[in-house]
Amino acid sequence: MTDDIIFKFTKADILLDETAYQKINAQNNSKELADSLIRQIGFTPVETLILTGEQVDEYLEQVNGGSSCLHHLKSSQLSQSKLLPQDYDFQVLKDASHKSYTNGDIKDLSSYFTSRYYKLRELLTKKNELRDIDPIKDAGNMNDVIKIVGMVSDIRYTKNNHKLIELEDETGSATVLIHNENHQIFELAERIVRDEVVGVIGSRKGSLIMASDLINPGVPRIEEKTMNFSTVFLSDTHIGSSTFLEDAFTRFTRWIKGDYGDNEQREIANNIKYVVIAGDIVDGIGVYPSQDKELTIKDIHLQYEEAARLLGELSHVKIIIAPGNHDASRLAEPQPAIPEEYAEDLYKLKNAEFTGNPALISLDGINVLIYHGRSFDDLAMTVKGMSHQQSDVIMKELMEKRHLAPIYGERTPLASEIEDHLVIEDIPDVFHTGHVHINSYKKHKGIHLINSGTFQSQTEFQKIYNIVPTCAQVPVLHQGSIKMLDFS
Ligand code: D5M
Ligand code: FE
Ligand code: ZN
Repeated sequence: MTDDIIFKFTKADILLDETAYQKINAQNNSKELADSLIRQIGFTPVETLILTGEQVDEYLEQVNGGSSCLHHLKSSQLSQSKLLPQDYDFQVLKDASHKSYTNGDIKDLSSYFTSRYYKLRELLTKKNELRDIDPIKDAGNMNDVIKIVGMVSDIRYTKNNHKLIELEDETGSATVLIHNENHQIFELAERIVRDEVVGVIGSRKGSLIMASDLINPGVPRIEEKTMNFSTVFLSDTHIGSSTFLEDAFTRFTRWIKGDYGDNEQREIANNIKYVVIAGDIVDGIGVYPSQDKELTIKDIHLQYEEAARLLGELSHVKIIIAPGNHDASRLAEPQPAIPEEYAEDLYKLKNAEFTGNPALISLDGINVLIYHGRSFDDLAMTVKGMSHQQSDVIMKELMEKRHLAPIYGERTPLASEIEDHLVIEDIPDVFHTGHVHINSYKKHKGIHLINSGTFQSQTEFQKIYNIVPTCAQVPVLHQGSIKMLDFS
């Protein structure tokens, strides 16, 4: 019941706040009420709709009083992103920090996983080859071709090194065998991780399903949009750390202002409208044991104050700031935007915008999916051939899996929300990440996959793990093509 209501609203692209959800759920005819609310809200030009408890009350009052009109719920009253100056067309298209139903610690994980499963199944069953899938409980009795979509609950090998993947849906579970001589599928299977949702086509073999095909939700090739401006991608500045490269960063800000670099570099600078920062803007405090020994600024407020001083130089570009695992937001993803109480001076910058992690934004119509990249640690640990050095390989795989952090319960803390906000529902033009401190770039089916490296030199921790950062190398999408600028 619960999941049905959430699913109905999710499908209609309408978000519920927690009281709205509770009020609808408390009605005897909650499903019908959900349907009629969705119908009544109908079309509205606002991108992100958030239905509040108050609005549900008003609707119930009107329905009970004989009127079923919900016109007052239209754009004027629904939450929308704040208005921006004429010359910037900046919009937040999706940001879970505004649409979290819970404080992130509800006990019941089942709605979270149900939401993940249904969102990804919806993507999978849009594919021709998976249009008519079978419930997993029926698969054991079928002699024909079997088509199932399930969430991976376990991965293991047989004695002969074939792969066994346990798949679950709401009806049951099945064990899928991937033969190691079926090289193409076996290679795909090697990249499968626990808790992702995949499609399998196969046939029954005893109590197993022998896979003939494994299908990811995937992404189609997108058409590249024209872009007559430039966007700078930053992350992991780690301001406040003794390894923050302040001189290099100052060269970077001077370049944006137009007083550093050769002619070509100045020409690029001249075109910049947006600077996007994908987290770890400051080093934070208490992030790891004995961190204070590596801090030059030991107070988080003062770290953000310093960030505001440095970024305050850039008054003519819009700066979009999302948090990372060193910032002062809740750690569990989706992370809310950096709280204003920690970063007052940053919030005073008129040209700064704050989003959660992840967030989907639009810069003059170019859609950028920002994600700090914490889940890269899990993927690099789990999947053969994936590493911090090549985050583009991981980004490509996440796009194909259509999930930012598929593995649950490892190093990436994921909030048990009622809805899974880390499913990649919309295909972006740019997928921007950080966290690994090593630049990477690849164009995948028309999508720019960008990791923006760092402005922090190698730390003690990174020495132990043999992580060699690429410092002060800044990717710029200059009128649609990638340029790397070096400020080291
Ligand atoms: O991450 C800095 C670097 O350290 C980056 O390359 C990821 C790596 N890192 C961070 N945490 C872990 C764990 N838990 N395992 C493996 N590698 C990790 P930063 O977020 O800036 O501290
Ligand atoms: Fe970092
Ligand atoms: Zn990080």
